[in-house]
Amino acid sequence: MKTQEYLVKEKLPLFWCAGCGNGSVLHAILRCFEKLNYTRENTVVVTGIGCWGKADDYVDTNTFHGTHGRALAFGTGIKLANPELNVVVLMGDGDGATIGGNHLIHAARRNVDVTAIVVNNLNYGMTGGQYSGTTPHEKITSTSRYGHIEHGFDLSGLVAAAGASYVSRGTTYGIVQLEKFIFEALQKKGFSFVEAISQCPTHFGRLNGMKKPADMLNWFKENSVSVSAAEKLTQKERENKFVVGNFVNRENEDYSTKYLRVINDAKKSKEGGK
Ligand SMILES: Cc1ncc(C[n+]2csc(CCOP(=O)(O)OP(=O)(O)O)c2C)c(N)n1
Repeated sequence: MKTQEYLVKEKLPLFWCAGCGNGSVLHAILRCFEKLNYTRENTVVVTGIGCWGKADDYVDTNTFHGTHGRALAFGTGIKLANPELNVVVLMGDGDGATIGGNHLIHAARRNVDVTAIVVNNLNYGMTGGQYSGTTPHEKITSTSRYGHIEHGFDLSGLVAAAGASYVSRGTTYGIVQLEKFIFEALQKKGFSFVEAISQCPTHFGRLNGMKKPADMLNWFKENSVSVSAAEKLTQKERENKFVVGNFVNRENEDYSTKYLRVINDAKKSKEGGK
């Protein structure tokens, strides 16, 4: 299928604000679907709730629109019930990493063979730009008017530590690199995770002196450092940077493979009368 054929044309134009990064990330994902010959039948796109959580509306594969923070629980169930499917779970930073943080770390720990793509726009976009678990220190949001007193999660670091097989972070400024990460993640057996730092000009940008979408892209450009360059920075220097690149790419047996082995062992033991 061609990239455009994965889009549900009747649902266009996209619901997202002008200048939002979601369209760029969705397009990159659909280009990867084309390259990998994903079909409608063998692919399930699973989402939770939020602006990015509406992405499944526009994708013409099998889709499942879940509840806020629970997309990975649904994705895990779908994969276990039918391990042949390509399961791609799309979540916002609030959805996937704040309310859904527990599901995220345990899906990574179990090494469930799904690809999770978190669009990290640094706030709860859909509900009015409140701070989320990834909002950077001192940034202004609708619920941190005097500067956020917390520090945001290093999401990729968290998922890597939890045991994922593949972890990369990119930005919508570096969309070609981001697409490469998505392409690699989709092909990885085991839990693969891509964090896409993306602009929310309507809420985050407007309150932080970046009124135009391009201002946010420039912010990403000027503050992105590669994984190797980041190693030479102090913790303080790294704090306000977006460390981009691949963090983890390792071979570990995935959950479905182990689970199927248990099913077979149980069947054999039953047949043997044990
Ligand atoms: C259990 C539950 N709590 C809260 C909400 C309200 N809610 C809907 S979307 C959303 C925030 C979404 O933010 P994020 O996941 O970062 O995605 P974005 O909209 O920024 O793409 C919230 C809090 C909900 N729908 N369900």
